Amino acid sequence: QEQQSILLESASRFPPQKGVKLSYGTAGFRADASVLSAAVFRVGILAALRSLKTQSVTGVMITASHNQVSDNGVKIVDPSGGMLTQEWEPFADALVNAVDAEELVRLVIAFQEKEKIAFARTQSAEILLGRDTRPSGDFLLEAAKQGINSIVGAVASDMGILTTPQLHWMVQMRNKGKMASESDYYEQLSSSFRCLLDLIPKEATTYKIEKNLVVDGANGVGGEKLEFLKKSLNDLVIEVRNSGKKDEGILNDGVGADFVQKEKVAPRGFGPDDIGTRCASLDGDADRLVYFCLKSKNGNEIDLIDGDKILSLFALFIKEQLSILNKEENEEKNGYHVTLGVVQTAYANGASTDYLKKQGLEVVFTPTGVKYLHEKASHYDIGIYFEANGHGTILLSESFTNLLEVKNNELASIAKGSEQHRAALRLLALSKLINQAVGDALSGLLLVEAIFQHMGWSIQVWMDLYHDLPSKQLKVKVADRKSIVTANAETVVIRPSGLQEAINSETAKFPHGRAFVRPSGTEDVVRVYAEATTQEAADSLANSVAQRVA
Ligand code: 16G
Ligand code: ZN
Repeated sequence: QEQQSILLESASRFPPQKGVKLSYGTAGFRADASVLSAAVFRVGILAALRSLKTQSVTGVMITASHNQVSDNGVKIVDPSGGMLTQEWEPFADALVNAVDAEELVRLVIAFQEKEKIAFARTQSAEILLGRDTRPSGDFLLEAAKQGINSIVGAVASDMGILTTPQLHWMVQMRNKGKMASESDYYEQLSSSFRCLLDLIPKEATTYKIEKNLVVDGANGVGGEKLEFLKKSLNDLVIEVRNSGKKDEGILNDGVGADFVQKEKVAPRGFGPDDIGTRCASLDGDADRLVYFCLKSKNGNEIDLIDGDKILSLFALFIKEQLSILNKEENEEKNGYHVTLGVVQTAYANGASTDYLKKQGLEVVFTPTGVKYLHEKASHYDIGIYFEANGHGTILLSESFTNLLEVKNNELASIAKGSEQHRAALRLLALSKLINQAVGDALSGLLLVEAIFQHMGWSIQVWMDLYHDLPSKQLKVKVADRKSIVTANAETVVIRPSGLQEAINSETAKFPHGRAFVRPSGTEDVVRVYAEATTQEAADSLANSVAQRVA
């Protein structure tokens, strides 16, 4: 009763915008920031309910990632540190689209009964709040706080301006009972990075590693945080551009990983002077990372190193460590077989998939969206997942990490300092460096740099692992994008009938042609992807498929 009146009173202060219908989508609710207050308030309520239900810490992140600066968005971090459980998404939609405070209260009470969630002053739910650097973040954060405070027994902890992966990491660490402050995050990253560098094989490398790296911070939170993190890194000189400082430019405007990956050009602030330098780009909330290299003297053309190629680098390194570790081991005797899996989506360049399979790796596919890839990767002892757009990470199962700890202790007493021991130590350091809650551009960047120094590679060697097939992406506006239904990890269309046959017949016209279509989860469009052996062929295939969709 007390709960109902508190809720009713506060909800009436956040009336929803008329005519705006939102959907939780692949990555939470996103829209123009001016229409989001009510949605964020309600997501605050939901995050509190999730925390009460699970008796664990949850999170609310306010960001619209790579979208333009006037947009914003909100998503919930589940107790595991990952995305909100899919079972609760329909409720998120219902709650956010409730027409008034009365309907909202009815929905909350009904859901609370269904999920058997108790409200009581003595209950304690804690919700960590984070936001990116968008100017609208301030007032939206206030709306989230008020939503949380309207649930009896829930408390909001404002963690300030953070990258999305930092907040996910904090929630995960808190629920594991570990140190979880922002400075703990930096300490864990920089110490495990240092540890990997200390374990680099002594043999002289053929190539003298360029220790300078230039990073495009998308004029967002990632640039700001990297400026701070880099101070604790010896042996790596990072120059941050588009760091978000005043006058450096606008968030995501001609900068950032999404721009670089989609347009395949250098971001603002990069030019001919950077030819030959290793460059990287983060997206607006620093959960995506791509690398690139400028190509031409008179333009902004680049060689792109996307998520697929970052994944390949990680996979090679891990495979090498596992084989060192297993060298003198008899798996049978040991009774433990390590499963290593690679997870991609249909957007992965066909050349990358071929390459990975040729390395003897197991490659599986899921639909687009972090929640699908992450789930699939968690089935392996070591699961590596990446989207071509640069979002990805590595998951190490608890049993495998425990096994590593045991092995490390064993080897420390019988073969301290051996290559085998060092391989165990490297994998342990990797498990601490990589953010196992979600893809993290800062942690990913440090792992790339550590592996780079380990391998003694030039950027050219990395680029030449395999060569991307030319590809083309298009968007098509349709009346109802949900009328397109796909299966097999979005590689085939099952509705409307006839469309897949049409795509097949277009694709058959091109050698090594591949094409698929899917409704976007974040924009009101259908996306078309095509690849073929030449750019002209890929463009032409994409165009003809787009015509069949329209
Ligand atoms: C979101 C997803 C990303 C996906 C993208 C696809 C999360 C956290 N992010 O940004 O993984 O690649 O959507 O967008 O899941 P689309 O559906 O508009 O193509
Ligand atoms: Zn992002």
